[in-house]
Amino acid sequence: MAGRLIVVSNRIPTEGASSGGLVVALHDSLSERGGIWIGAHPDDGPEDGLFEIGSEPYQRLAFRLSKSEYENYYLGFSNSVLWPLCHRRSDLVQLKPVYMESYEATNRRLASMVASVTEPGDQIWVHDYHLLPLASELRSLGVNNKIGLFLHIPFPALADLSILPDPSAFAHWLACFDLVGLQTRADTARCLEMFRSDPRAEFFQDGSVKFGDRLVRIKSFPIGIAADRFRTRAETPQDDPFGAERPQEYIIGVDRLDYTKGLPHRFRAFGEYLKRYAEGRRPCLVQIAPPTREVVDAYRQITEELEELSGRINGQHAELDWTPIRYIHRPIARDRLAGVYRSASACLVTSLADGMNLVAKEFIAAQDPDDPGVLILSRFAGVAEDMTDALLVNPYDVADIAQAIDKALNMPLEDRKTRHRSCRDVVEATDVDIWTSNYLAALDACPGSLSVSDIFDRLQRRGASENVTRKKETTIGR
Ligand code: GDG
Repeated sequence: MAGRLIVVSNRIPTEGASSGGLVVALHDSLSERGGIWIGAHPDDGPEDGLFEIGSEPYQRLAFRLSKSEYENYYLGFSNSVLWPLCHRRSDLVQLKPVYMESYEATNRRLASMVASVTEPGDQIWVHDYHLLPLASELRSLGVNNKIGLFLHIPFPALADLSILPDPSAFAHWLACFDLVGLQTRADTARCLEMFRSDPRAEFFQDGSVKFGDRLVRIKSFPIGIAADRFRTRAETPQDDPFGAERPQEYIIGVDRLDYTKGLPHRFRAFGEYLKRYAEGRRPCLVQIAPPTREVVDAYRQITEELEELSGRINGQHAELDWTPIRYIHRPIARDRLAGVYRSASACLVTSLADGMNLVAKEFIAAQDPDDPGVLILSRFAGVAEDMTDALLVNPYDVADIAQAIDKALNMPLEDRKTRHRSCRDVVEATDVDIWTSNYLAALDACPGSLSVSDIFDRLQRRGASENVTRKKETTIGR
């Protein structure tokens, strides 16, 4: 693997911010190989160009979003158009011409900053939906390096894409990458369906798509967590995070407060469970839901809905010495989170749509294998594609979730252990270190700037070509 790795993400991890598995894994790759991490800094710094916020063991270069970029590129097109669109909530999409203009302009401005530090042989790894046009902008600046994208959220359905002001831009943006990494096989299928609907695309059996003068590889790389580190944290004795207020029996939920996570469905299902099944038991639902994107209307609405729902359910069921829903609308420290997962009897993940869902993997990694809790998992979270031995539920069906809660809280030990073993195998097989090295190996293996005929010959030699039309000699990678 030659050259440095340049990671580009919407936000750059800053000192003091809590580091999730992804940040740690990318940090390890960058430290090992040398490189640069580029991303927007949440608060300070000059408005023009990149500024260094660290250089050891790799360079961290930040840029600042202007007020208008923050409103139109970030809150606007990224979070009020692409986020709902990719999560099957086209009803929440807010189309404004200024959003799309700012999205493209911000990516153009970032591309010129990335191009200014890119050297021949460097590989560029772009993260997530904020930066879909980045490769296209880099190509127009003559950057020929290998560029990969990883999309952390679901790939949208073809019908939803047609809501965009210029739906065909999506395929063009993606085709300018050498590798498009997606969370699941279902996402890959939707991405290929989008290309299939476009007469400009031609297909190779190995998942590569020729689009205009570019060749892009599309493949799923299910993201994971740093399983060992998380397990060790959960096993390390610590002060009881509940103190004197430890519930006898509880179910844990941990989610950014987002309308995609199915929180109102979860609260209603817990209310239903209390009504129909809880006779003689007093379990709590401990819901940690730190706020995000609060200035976007849809987020304000769901915050109010949850306050109303938790108040109503607690009002109906609470006793002087028992509050059924403990709703914590604040972040809690990562070290405490591991312990809170470990002593829970069950975990509720009820996403209506979710790229992967790392909470499910963290809960499994934190369990004691000799007495594990049960994962109740939405069929619509990406993780459910592989974690089929969790208790799978339809998150739209409140009665189904209520029944699953009852089943989880009454599940015999042997059944819990068997299900946990199977889920743990999935967590280990998709560990974030494996994820990073698989992705980077695939990017390295991409042919890069070759002519179409070179690529055709290469694929034919591997016996992988089918339905490939040999076209006139064109150069790939411009
Ligand atoms: C996106 C995709 C995909 C949450 N509350 C607290 C806290 N968290 C941590 C969890 C977990 C992370 O945040 C949430 O990750 P998820 O994967 O569940 O969801 P998104 O934030 O929506 O992430 C998702 C992911 O990207 C990775 O590709 O899986 O589908 O939507 O790590 O533990 N951490 C702490 N305190 C909290 O209160 N410390």
